[in-house]
Amino acid sequence: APGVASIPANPYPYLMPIKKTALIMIDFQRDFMEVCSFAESLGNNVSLLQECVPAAKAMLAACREAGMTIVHTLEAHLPDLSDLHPSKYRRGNPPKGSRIGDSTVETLRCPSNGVCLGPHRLLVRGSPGNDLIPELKAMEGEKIIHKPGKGAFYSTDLDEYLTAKGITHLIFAGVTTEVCVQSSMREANDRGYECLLVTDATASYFPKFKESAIEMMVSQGGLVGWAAPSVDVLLAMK
Ligand code: TIU
Repeated sequence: APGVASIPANPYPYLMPIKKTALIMIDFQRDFMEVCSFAESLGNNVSLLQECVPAAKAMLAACREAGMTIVHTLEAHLPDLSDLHPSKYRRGNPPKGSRIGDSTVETLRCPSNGVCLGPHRLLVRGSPGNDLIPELKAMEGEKIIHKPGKGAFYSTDLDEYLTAKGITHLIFAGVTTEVCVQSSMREANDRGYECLLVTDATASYFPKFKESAIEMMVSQGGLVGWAAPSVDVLLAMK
C-alpha cells in the first residue's frame, strides 16, 4: 500500500504507515550517556551506551526527512522533587550525594580531560545532566516529554499527544533497553500501539540484558512488539 513501509523484522514483517508512525527517542540524556554523570556515579560503563548513537542519529535523520512525528523523552524530576516517590529516592541505597535531586559537585569522578558536566543536580529537569546529548538534540516542533517514571506514559501527556495526532505505530530507540525502553514499549503495547524496537539504536549497561529484553518482547509471536536493525528500517523507508 502507498505510504506503508514493509520492514523485515523479528518475529515477522512490520507494516509501518509512515504518516501514522512516531519515532520515540527514549532518554538520550547526558545523565545516562556521559562520563561524569549520574549513571557513572552509580558505577556504570557509559561507553556501552555510546555504541547506539550512530544508528539513533540515522533514524532521527530519516524520520525527520519523512516528515514523521518525533518525540524525545527525558527521565526528569521537578526541582522541588514533588514528583519523586520516596521509594525511588531511596532505591539502590546509594551514598549521599548520588541520589536523585542531590547536587553532585564533590562526589562525581570527573576525568582529567575536562569533559565533565560540572556541578549539577541528578535527574532534575533543567539541570545540565538532563539535556539531550549534543548528537541527538531535539528540533523545533518535536515533542519533549519529561517523565518521572521508567515508562514514558506514566504521569505524562504522551498518550493524549499521540492520539490527537492520529498516531497508531511507534518506533523506539533509546536507553536503556531493558529499563526505560522496555517499560515504555510495554506501556505502549497495552494502549494499543503497534511497536517496533530498532535493535542497534538501543543499548544497555548490561549487553546480556539488552539481548534478553529484545528476545522476550518479540517472543510468543511478538507479544510486546517487533524488532529490526536500523539498516532494514531505513531501506524500507526509502
Ligand atoms: N532511562 C533509563 O533506562 N533509566 C534507568 O534508570 N536505566 C537504567 O538502566 N538504570
